[in-house]
Amino acid sequence: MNILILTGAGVSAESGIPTFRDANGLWEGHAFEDVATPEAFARNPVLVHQFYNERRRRLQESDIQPNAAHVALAEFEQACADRDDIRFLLVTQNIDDLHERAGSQNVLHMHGELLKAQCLESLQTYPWKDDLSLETPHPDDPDDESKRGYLRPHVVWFGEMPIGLNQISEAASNADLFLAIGTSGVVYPAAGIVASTPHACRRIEINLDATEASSAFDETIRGPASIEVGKVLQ
Ligand code: BV8
Repeated sequence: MNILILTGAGVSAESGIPTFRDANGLWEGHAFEDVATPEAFARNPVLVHQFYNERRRRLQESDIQPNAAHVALAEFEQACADRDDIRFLLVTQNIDDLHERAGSQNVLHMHGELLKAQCLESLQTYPWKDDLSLETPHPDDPDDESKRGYLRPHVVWFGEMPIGLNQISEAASNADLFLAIGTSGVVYPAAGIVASTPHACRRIEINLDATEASSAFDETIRGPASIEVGKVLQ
C-alpha cells in the first residue's frame, strides 16, 4: 500500500498562520509574486529579506503551535512505519516547521523551509532562526567581510524549480491513496500531483472550500483540517 499526502497552507491555518488565499495573495500591498520571486530579490533584496524575516519571527512566537491535523499526520506516519507493507510520504507546500514540531519524521518541503537559509554561491542550506540581511555574515566564514549578505531564504520562489519533484512524481505514479489537505490547487506543479496518480488510486481532498482541483478527486471532504484529518486517518 503506497500512501502519498500533500498539505498546503490550510493545514497550518488553525495554528494561526494566514493562508496564501486569506492574505488574498497580498502582503503589505505587495503581490506575493512581486515579493516571492528571484527577480524581486535581485531588484529589492532588503524588502524580500524583510518579508521573510517577519514570517520567520512570527512562526517562532509561542502562540504558533501544531494543531490536531499535524498531530494526526505524525501519528499516522508512525503507524505506517511499523508496517512493512505500507510506504508513506508526506509532501508539504508549507515552509513552516509545524509538521516536524508535531512529530513528523520525514517531511518533503517542496517549497523550501522558512527556518533555513541558503548560500547564494554554494547553494548549501543552514538551519536559520534569525533575521537575514545584506550584512549577515556567512556561517562558514563569519570573519570574511567580503562574504556578508551571501544568504537567501531557503524558499522556492515563483518561477523556481520546486524541491523533490522526481521523488514526488515517483510516489504519485505508484500511489494507492492520495490525500490532499488544505490546498487550493492553484499553485503548480503541486496542484498537478493529483493528475499524475494512477487511475486505481483513491484520491481524497480535505479542504474548507471547494478548490480548482476538487473535480479530480474521488471524494471531497469539506471541513477544518483539525477535525477532518483525524477522522479520515483513524
Ligand atoms: C515553477 C514559497 C517552473 C514562497 C510558494 C509565471 C511565471 C513563473 C511561473 C508561473 C507563472 N504562471 C504560473 C506559474 C507557475 C507557478 C504557479 O503555479 N503560479 C500560480 C500563482 C498560478 N508555479 C511556480 O512558479 C513554481 N515553479 O513552476 O517552476 C518549473 C516547474 C516544474 C519543473 C521545472 C520548473 C513554484 C511555486 C512555488 C512558489 N512558492 N511558497 C512563500 O511561501 O513565500 S507557493 C505558496 O503559495 C505556498 O507555498 C503554497 O504552495 C501556495 C499557496 O497554496 P496553498 O498551500 O494551496 O494555500 P492557499 O492559501 O492557496 O489555499 C489554502 C486552502 O486551504 C484554501 O483552499 C482554503 O479553503 C483551505 N483552508 C483554509 N483553512 C482551512 C483550510 N482547509 C482545511 N482546514 C482549514 N482550517
